[in-house]
Amino acid sequence: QTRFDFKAAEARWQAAWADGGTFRADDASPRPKTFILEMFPYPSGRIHMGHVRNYTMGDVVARVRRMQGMEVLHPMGWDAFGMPAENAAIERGVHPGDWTRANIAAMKAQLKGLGFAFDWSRELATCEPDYYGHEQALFLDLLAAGLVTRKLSAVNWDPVDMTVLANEQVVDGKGWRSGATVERRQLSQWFLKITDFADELLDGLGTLEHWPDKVRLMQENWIGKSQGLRFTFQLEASPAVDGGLSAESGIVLHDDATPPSSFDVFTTRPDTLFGASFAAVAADHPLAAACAASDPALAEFIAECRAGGTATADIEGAEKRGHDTGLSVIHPLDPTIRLPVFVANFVLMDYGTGAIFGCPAHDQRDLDFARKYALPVPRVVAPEGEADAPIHDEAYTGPGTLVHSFWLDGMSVDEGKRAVIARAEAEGWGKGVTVWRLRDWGVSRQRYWGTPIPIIHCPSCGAVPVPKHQLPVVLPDDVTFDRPGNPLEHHPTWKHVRCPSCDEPALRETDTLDTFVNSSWYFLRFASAPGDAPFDAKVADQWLPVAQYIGGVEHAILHLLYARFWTRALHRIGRTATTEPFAGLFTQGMVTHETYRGADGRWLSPEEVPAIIASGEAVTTGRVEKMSKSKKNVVDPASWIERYGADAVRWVMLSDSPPERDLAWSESGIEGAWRFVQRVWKLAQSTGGEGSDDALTRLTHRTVAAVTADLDKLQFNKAVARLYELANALERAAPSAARTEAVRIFILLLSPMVPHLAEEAWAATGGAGLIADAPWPVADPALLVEDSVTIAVQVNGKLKDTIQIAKGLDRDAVEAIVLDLDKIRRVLNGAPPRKVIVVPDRLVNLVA
Ligand code: ANZ
Ligand code: ZN
Repeated sequence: QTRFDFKAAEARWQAAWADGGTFRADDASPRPKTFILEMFPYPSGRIHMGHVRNYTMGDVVARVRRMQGMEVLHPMGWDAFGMPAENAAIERGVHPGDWTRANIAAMKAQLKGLGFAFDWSRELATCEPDYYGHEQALFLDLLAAGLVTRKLSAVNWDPVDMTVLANEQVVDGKGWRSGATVERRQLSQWFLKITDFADELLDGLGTLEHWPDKVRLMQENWIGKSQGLRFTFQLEASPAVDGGLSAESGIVLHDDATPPSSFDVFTTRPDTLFGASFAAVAADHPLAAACAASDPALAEFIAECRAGGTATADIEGAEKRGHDTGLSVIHPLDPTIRLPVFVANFVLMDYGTGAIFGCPAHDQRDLDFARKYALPVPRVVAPEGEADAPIHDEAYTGPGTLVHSFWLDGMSVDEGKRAVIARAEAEGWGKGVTVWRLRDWGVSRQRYWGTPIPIIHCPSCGAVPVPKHQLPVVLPDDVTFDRPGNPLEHHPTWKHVRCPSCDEPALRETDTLDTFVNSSWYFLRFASAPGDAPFDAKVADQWLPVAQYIGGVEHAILHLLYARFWTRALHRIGRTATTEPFAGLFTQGMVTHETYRGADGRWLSPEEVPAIIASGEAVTTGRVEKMSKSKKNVVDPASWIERYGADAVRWVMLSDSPPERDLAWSESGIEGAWRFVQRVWKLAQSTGGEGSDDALTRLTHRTVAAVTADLDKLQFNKAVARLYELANALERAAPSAARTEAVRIFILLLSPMVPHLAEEAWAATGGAGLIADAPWPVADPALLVEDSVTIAVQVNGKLKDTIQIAKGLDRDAVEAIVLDLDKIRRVLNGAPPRKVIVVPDRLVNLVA
């Protein structure tokens, strides 16, 4: 007996799969088709443990489906545009294209080394013109269909570097490189009209039954459908507003700075209108600007609100602050009530109408605000008997009855909402409306390493699409990164072109597309990649939707929503029959590791620890945490693959933790996997013998059924546990023909998880061909039952057959089995029995 030589086995079988085109997907295959996809990686340079876990899971699913007789599409490619490549260019002077392509080559070799069953013939990289050129064509199709618009939108502006920053380049409100306080600036940008699909995208979630509930909920919240009342507040006429005060104070109001006489607000809680104690508008609201013209302190406050980036999370987390405009509005339900009008930092300009009424008793933000500015907090909703219960630090958002609300008193919250909306509509000051949180998708990025937006700006014709026959608009290679801003903008010639429609000098758009666009349709290109079109729907629709998509939960919102939107948009313009791209979704947990610190508290990497301990310094073992460079607990899969082989690493990825949970990488874990690999190899070399072993055969079939079911549900760790159990039994069993057969089934079951070992073991036990091509084992139902009974089957009281069935089977199941027996069918000759008498666990008598 020999040890399992993983290096030789990996080389041998990887070559065999590649040479045989084993994992090529055949578009013309008559087998049922299925598409298994893992989120394609960003080519950062090396494969990390998260990739290994993700792709191992997908690989198991793909291999099982193939063995079950399906034609499997399991492709791999590269999400190859994005900022890190430009950062590498800035920091190390290497061209983004060279950097990216070198990373792809390195990572591809690593993925091949792990033995993943990818169809490499379909490999794509989004940074190549034969991908992004097709993306440009699709963009123009969407533009022609009215699904692309150009409008002003806020960006993060770094006033020192004079450049636009992505949200992730804004750290604590400051530019990552310059350290300057970031400003919000308005820029003309391209938008994809995802809001046209808000309803569809929301309703579509209902059909995605093989998605995790939490992901559907996150998408639902992101789309954010809110129903409520939009109504108009009339400003109380005041001398200040009429310009008297400003003339007196010597400040001249600009014409367009005259405050309007009214503004609209949006509320989801019209029932609480009598609980209003103030009104507030966003810093960017026209009313704020108008008031600021005569109020320098307010102008300063507005400027402060604008500083600090565009990320909503920052805005929502900030302390609630405001500035009193001195204006008042008239309460629409009672003209004797006046409410002060503030400019407030927690009111967002791009939601609803950019203005609110504040009801402190029933909204936490409003309560925080009211406490700060000493505004009243009247309660208008209360549970039974608590009409006068005071509100302290927590707003009451629960159900109840309306109180202190005059004609609304006694109504429920819902009744109150309906009543106020009805009244507003009848009196003409408001209207029931639906408001969405979802915004159109701004896709313009002021950077080089992305898909050039195929537009030419002409002084006379405006924005003109690049004619399709001129696509792809190829990125120039000769760019420099020696100054801030977009290299495409600085390029001496690239942007100077002629207008496609009037032939006069014009300027090429220098913005590129958000990289999320690249990943919004790559599955279509995987499914079909003609040279002259983005994809061929006839072919692609055979594969789509993706049966099982696997990736990180960090993509639960944007990527998945954008991909769903692109698919629906392409569907709407008749480019695909598919509406939902991913029928099944699985989000896997992270790979974590222990953390270590030296005596002085510095972080230590796992490799450093043994030497430090040997030197006599105390090492503290910290919590198991997500692998991160800052805590030095990153484990590079490459060295472990080198030491223990791809199969052992794959096995660890599937063992121990449920796949949706975090998996703690440990040395003992990989050593355990290594020992298991050797045990399997030993079993494969110890077959032979005569005779049967009923107990072992039963266990084997039960394992087949259970592992098949576990893998169907992606419960890899459960399948692993059952395979350990079977391995134990096989090691204990005496040689027999039954045991030999059991070992072969065992190897088949293992093969999707540890494919090199399985191929080697298959060959050693005399298996024909590749195990990757072998059919998946099917359990014999008769062998699945723990306790079986023999029952008599009679027709008209005469014994016709005896059968073995599970003990305690119910009447219907027994009847079904009996009616399906060959002998009985012959006797009955197609006619259903008049009566079926079942004596449980004893006999069945059919009356014909
Ligand atoms: C009065 C009120 C009373 C509100 C109450 C809530 C509770 P969703 O559910 O997310 O749609 N709001 C409206 N526009 C806003 C904006 N541009 N910026 C910040 N807040 C805004 O939230 C709708 C509620 O958020 C609205 O209902 C409004 O406050 C606030 F007891 O109106 B409500
Ligand atoms: Zn022109």
